[in-house]
Amino acid sequence: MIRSTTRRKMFGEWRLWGVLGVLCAASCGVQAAPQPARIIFDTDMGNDIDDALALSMLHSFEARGEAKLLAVTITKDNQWAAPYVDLVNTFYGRGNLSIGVVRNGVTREDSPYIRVPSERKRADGTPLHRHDLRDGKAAPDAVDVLRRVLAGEQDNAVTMVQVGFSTNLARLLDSPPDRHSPLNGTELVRRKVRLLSAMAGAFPTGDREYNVHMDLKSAQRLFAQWPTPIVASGFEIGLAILYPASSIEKHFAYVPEHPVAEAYRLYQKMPYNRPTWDLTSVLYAVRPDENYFDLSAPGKISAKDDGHTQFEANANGTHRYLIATPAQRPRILEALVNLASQPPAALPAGLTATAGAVRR
Ligand SMILES: [Ca+2]
Ligand SMILES: [Ca+2]
Repeated sequence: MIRSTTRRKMFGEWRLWGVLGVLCAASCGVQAAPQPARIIFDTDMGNDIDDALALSMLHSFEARGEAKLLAVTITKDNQWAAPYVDLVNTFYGRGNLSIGVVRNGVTREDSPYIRVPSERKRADGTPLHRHDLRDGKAAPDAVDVLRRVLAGEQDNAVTMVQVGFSTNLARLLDSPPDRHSPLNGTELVRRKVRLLSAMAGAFPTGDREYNVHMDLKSAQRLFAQWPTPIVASGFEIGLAILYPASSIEKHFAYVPEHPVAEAYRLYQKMPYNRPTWDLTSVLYAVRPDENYFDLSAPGKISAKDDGHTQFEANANGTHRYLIATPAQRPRILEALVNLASQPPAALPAGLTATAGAVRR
């Protein structure tokens, strides 16, 4: 009796709150929840370790409802890059995410951090990490993936994050109409992409930077032809904000075989701190309005024949570069560390949490 009276009373209160809610939504200016940033991640996974940490961040952003990862495309032309990306995606619960690879790209050399985790075996001889893309040669062409994914998106909906060479995106711009879209690549990008957040160049010095000079022709085409705004994270940004080795040792210890921590240990002799180049491009892409960074004046970035970058201020320009003041850097680093090391909601089948580890 008491219970049913209480229930009726609660039901009455719920109805009252429901009515108030409807009235308030109509008149109190209640805002809809922000939509997740729709991200395509273009990476030279395997050349430096920041790409792996940047991919972890994107998975954390998706778990938090702040981003939706649409595809990963790869500009490192090595057969282990795509398997490692698939392995990390599977670890974070997104093993079906589309992966596209470059053909006839630059940097073909092998890299232990993308090869060794894929080859790790259990005592019974089965792979430690149960992901299904075991060889990059089996992955589709990056431009085909880019065109398919973009064609399926709403207009002005996609944020592109490019943290390697410009090979794939320059080829996308030059791509003709196909089965995915009647638009050529440049028009498809103009229609669908709201922002390109790119780790590229050096500002304002214009120093030669790896991502630009390793595939200079593609970088030149990208900066000359990209039809929507570009925000570049220059070499100096990540260089001034170092990812701490202590975070790899401590924050990734929730599982003994963390594929990103393992990659970090394989990349260089521990302990070492590493610049956060690619991580900063991801942070800006997903949270552009949270004042982590200042922005340069608008202008035009170009890549010179000697591999240097040049920025010319111009009120009508659509390019800017990130600025991180000394006062801003600790807050940026804290966000990067927390996002890169955030555990997935559940560990993949076959992996067990570290005994006694506290899940944060
Ligand atoms: Ca897969
Ligand atoms: Ca990179």
